[in-house]
Amino acid sequence: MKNIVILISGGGSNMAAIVRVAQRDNWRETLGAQVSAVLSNRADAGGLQLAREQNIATGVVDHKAYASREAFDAALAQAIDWQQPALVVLAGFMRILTPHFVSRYTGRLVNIHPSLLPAFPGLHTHQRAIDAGCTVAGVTVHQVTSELDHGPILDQAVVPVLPGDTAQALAARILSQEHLIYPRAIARLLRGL
Ligand code: NHR
Ligand code: GAR
Repeated sequence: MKNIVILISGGGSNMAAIVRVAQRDNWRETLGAQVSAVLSNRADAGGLQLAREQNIATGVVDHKAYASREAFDAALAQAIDWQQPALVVLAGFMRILTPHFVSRYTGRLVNIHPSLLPAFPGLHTHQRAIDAGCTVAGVTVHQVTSELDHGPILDQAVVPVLPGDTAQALAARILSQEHLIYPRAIARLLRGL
């Protein structure tokens, strides 16, 4: 069985969308894959409860308990490696990962970023797209490399920026597209693994 480990920091709606599609499309039979664990750097991440309700193993590696990014990443890698994952999925995971961590999972580490990369890497993407006067915005699924939000692009979706949009309204419009493209991109990757 190909194990998928999902890393979250917050609400986990992308994680929930992946779990939902995995069940709906019976990834166990069709892809020989399962979401085996959901890990968070925050104990209060709403997505953890959702995962528990689906009987998925959960874990917390609190970044505040570690003196350095290297030490945090080493603990996180240890938790991940228990699962011997075929794929590690960042889904609203909010800690930048060290090059050493990234190299350990090269080719099996993916992220979803709420902008049309290479535009607006980093944080506050929705407000930055509005402030720049963009008429379209969107979301990108990409392979993670040590350069933040710069890895090879796997899929994108475009949404309009509407007159009078707030960052919150735009984020919600983008998020509904995220839930469509992330499970699809992961299924495609798993077929190739
Ligand atoms: N790590 C690497 N090496 N490469 C990427 O492409 C990564 C990554 C880790 C996370 C997600 C990402 C995004 O899609 C991601 C991509 C967090 C920050 C950030 O500045 C930036 C980008 C992303 C995630 N984090 C702050 C930090 O100091 C903390 C912010 C917070 O806790 O709210 O790590 O946008
Ligand atoms: C999503 O919009 C995701 O693209 C974004 O955070 C949200 C998480 O929502 N990711 C980043 O901004 C990474 N820096 P979720 O927890 O409901 O999936």
